[in-house]
Amino acid sequence: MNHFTSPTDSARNILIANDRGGYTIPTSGLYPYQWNWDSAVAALGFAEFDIDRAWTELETLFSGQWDDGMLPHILFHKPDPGYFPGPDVWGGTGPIASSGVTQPPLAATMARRIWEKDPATGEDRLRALFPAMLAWHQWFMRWRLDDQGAVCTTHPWEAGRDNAPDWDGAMAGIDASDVGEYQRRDTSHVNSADRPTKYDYDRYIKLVQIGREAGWDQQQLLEKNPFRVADPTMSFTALRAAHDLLAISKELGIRAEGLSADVDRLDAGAKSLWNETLGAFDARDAHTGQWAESVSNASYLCWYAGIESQQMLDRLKTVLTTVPHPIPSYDPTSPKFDERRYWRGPTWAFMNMLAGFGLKDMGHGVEAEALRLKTGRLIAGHGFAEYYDPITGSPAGGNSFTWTAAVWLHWAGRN
Ligand code: 9WN
Repeated sequence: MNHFTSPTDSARNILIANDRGGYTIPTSGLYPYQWNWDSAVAALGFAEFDIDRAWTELETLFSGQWDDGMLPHILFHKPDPGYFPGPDVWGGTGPIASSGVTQPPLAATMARRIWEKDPATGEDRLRALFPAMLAWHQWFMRWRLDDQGAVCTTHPWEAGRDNAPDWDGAMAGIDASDVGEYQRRDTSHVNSADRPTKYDYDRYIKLVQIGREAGWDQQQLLEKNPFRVADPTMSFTALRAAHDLLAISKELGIRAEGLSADVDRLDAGAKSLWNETLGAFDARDAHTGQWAESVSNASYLCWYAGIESQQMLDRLKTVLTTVPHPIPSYDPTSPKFDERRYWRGPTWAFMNMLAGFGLKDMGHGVEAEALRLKTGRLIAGHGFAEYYDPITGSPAGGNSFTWTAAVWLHWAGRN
């Protein structure tokens, strides 16, 4: 950011520069493709200055939906050797070259917000997208619930919080000794101390190999995939998406059988992630039943899903007053806290925005506003980074980052 460009102009310029024609890449170099939940956030940013482009972002995303309803976490629109693992490694089976896992379902929630901003322009676009969004929701209901109705992630990349301590137990159970040779590309773009380790990557790639061998057949993977963790990110975002789909169906008079019952099931599932001993929402290994014992930034998405918790609110108040740049992605009082390493400590602006939406909706306006202002100061002071050190605020990972720019435009940078 220089003295002549306002942060708002910079944020718009980032979205425009990262636009590859109908879709936005998260940042050039490090992430040269379309990512699922990044695009949903990008759409919110575009909605602040180009509502048509906002809808296009979501439409392009759903153009990669698989026949069974799965919406991939990466769409490889144009090959780019700068990213590993690419389309040849994943072997996705959809209409566009893609990965074989999904990501937390933000699209329906963001579509509703964009529609509410301009209902006249949005109604036809929303109606046209609704069946695809519903099919994705139904795919989660069919393939990703554990026995208590919590939503599972089947790959750390699927949860979108790649190296979170939430997965440490499940990752330890993966034998990656035969993963073979491969060349990482991420560490040639950014500082390796900010990224997951080789131990993590071996397991990420091993899980891709297992999925590919099964032809990404979900029935087979229920038995073959060693990694299945009921996750607060997935559970809270899927519940929120179901609430939003139900609201849209009512307002537009679209029949969507079973959605109310799905909301109840997902609500019970999300609440089942309350770990009483830890005193927080936690991840739970679906194979072993073991808690991760992890207070992450995803734990604070309960309000986003419409779930109240006084204990989480007390925790949040502490974090807001004791951590210079909240919300850290992992409990700063834990020995595993690592202020630079990706999802093991750093602050992510878009996660703050989701928590902020929830806090506001649930009547916690003071905390929502405190979080919004702190996020705004972090971005204005340290640039549009992928994520930030929660103690010093220094930027980490990629820069000129799409979702951070979108967060500024839609939420953190508003007067
Ligand atoms: C793997 C694009 C994505 C985000 C994820 C984030 C990171 C990818 C990576 O970048 O993951 O999907 O290669 O590290 O963890 O949340 O969607 O911004």
